[in-house]
Amino acid sequence: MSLSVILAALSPLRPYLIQLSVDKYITNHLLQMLIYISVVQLGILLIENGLRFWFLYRINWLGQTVINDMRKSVFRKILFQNIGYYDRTPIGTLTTRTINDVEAVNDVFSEGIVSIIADILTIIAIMIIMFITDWRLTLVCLAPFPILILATYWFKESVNKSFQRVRNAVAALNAFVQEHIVGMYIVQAFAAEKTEMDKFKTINKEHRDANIKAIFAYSVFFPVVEIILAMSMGLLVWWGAHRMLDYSVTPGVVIAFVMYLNLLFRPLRMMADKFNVLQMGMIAGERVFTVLDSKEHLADNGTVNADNIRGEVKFENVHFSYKAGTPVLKGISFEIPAGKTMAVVGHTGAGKTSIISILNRLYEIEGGSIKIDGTNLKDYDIYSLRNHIGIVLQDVFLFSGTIAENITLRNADIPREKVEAVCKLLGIHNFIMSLPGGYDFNVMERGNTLSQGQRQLLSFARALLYNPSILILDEATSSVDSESEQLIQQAIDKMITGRTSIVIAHRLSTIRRADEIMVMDKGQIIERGNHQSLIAAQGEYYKLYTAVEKQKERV
Ligand code: DCP
Ligand code: MG
Repeated sequence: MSLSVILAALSPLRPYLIQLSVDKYITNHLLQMLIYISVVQLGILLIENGLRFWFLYRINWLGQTVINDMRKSVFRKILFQNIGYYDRTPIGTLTTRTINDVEAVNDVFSEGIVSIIADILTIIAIMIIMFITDWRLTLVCLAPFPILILATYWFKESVNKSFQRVRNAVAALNAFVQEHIVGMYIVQAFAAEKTEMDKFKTINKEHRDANIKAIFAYSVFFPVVEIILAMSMGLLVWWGAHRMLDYSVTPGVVIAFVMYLNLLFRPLRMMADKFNVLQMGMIAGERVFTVLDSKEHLADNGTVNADNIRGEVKFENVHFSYKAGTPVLKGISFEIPAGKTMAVVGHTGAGKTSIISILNRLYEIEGGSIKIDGTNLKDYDIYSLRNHIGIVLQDVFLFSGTIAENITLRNADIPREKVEAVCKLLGIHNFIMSLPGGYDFNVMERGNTLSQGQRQLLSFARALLYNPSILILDEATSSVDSESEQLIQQAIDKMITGRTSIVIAHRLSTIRRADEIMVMDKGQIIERGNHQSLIAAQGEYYKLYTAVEKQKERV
C-alpha cells in the first residue's frame, strides 16, 4: 500500500524535471546542468520502474497466497459437507466455486482493488501538480473530461452486463459438457448425438453473442478515449500557444502538460475495466463465501471411540426423510444381535438404501434412535465409527488410479501385504493378478475399464480392509456373468461371516443364508422372520420370492 503512494508521488516528477530543464537550462544554455538532470531523470526512471516491478510482484504474490488458502478452505468445506447438500447442489456449481470463482477473487488482488487505488492516487498527484503549475491551463485541458466520464460509465455498465452473460454461459457450457461426458453411454446408445449437438450449439451461441457484446463495448470505448485525449491535447496546444505568445506560459510547461495528460489518460483508460474486474470479483467472492458459510456440517460432537464395538445394532421407531414433509422411513424398529446377518428385501424405492445411509450417519434421522452396542449413534466419534462400519454401495465408484489405490483409497499407510491378504481372503487375488499389472493395473476415471462385477469385487476389498465389526452391503441388482457371479457369491459369504451384517439382498442365496429377513414397503417393515417362516406365511415375501424364482427359471 505504501508502495502505491510512493509510486503515485513519483509519477509527476519526470515531466516536472523536463519542464525545469526546458525552461531554466535549455533557454539559459546551462548544458552542464542538463547532464545532471538527465542523470537524475535516469535515476528516477529506474527507481520508478523498479518499484513498479516490486509492486506488481507483491500484489500477485499476495493474491496467489490468498486464493491458495481460499481454495483449500472451500474444498475442505466441500469435503466435510453433509451428504444431503449434494442431493441439492449440482456438481458443476461446486466445481465453478472451487476453481473459477476463486480465480475471479484473485483478479481483485492482481488487477482490482490495489491497482485502482494506485491509479487514483496517481491521478490525484498529477492533477495537483498540474493545478499548482498552471490552474487555468489545467482547466482548459480538462474541459473534455465530462464526456470521458459519461463514456466510461456507459462502457462499464455495458461490459458488466455482457460479462454477467458470459459467466452464465460459461457455467452452462461447463455443466452441459460435464453431464454429457458422464452420460455419454446413454447419449450414444439412444442415438441422441444430433439433438444434443443442437442443444450445445444454442448454449455455445449464447456464449459467443455475449462475448461479442463485450468486445463491441471495448472496440467503441478505446477509440472514444483516444479522441477525447486528442481533444485535450488540441486544447492544450491552442491555449498554450496563445499564452506562450504573451509569455505567461513557458514552453517547458506545455511540454510537461503533454506528458501529464498522457500519464493521466493511461490509468483512466483501464479504470473502467478494473472496476468490472472488481465487481466480478466481489460477486464471485460472495458466492464463495456462501459455500464457506453454509452450515450443513454434521453436528459432530460424539466422543465415544468405536474401536471395540461388538456390533449390536438397534433401531427404535426411526423416522427419516430427505426433504421435510416427504417421509421415507416411517417408524422402523429392529434389532440385530452382534455377529448376525439381517437381509432386507422390498420393492424399489421402499427405503432400503436409506436405512444404511442413516446407519452410517450420512444423513441425520428425524425421530427415534439408532444404537450400536447400546450407545446412541450420535455419541460415537463419527470417524472412528465409520472406520468400523464397512460399506459396499449399490453403485461402485472408482477413482482414477491403480487397483491398490482404489482399495486403500490412497492411504499410503496401508501396506501392500494387507491389501493382498484381504483380497486372498475374499478369493479375488487371482482375478486381480490376471489383470495387466496386477494391483498396479490402472483404473481409468470412474472405473470404466472394468466390468460391473469386477468393480463390485474391488469394492468388497475396500469395505473389508479395516476389518469392520459391522458390514453393510447394498447388492447391485444388475446381473453379472456366471464366473464373476460365483466369485461374488463366495466373497459375500466370506464377508458376512463373523460380523454383524445388513445385506440389502437381491440374490436368493444371500437371502436364504441370513439369520433374519426384513421385508420393507413404502418406508415400513411389513414382514419379518427367517426364510422358512416367511414362505410358510405366504405373504409379501412369498410373492417376491416366487417372482424371483420364476425369473431364474426363465434365464
Ligand atoms: N430418495 C430421496 N433422496 C435421496 C435418495 C432417495 O428423496 N438422496 C427417496 C427416493 C425414494 C425413497 O427416498 O422414494 C427411498 O429411496 P431408497 O434409495 O432408500 O430406496 P431403495 O434402496 O429401497 O430402492 P432400490 O431397491 O431401488 O435401491
Ligand atoms: Mg437402494
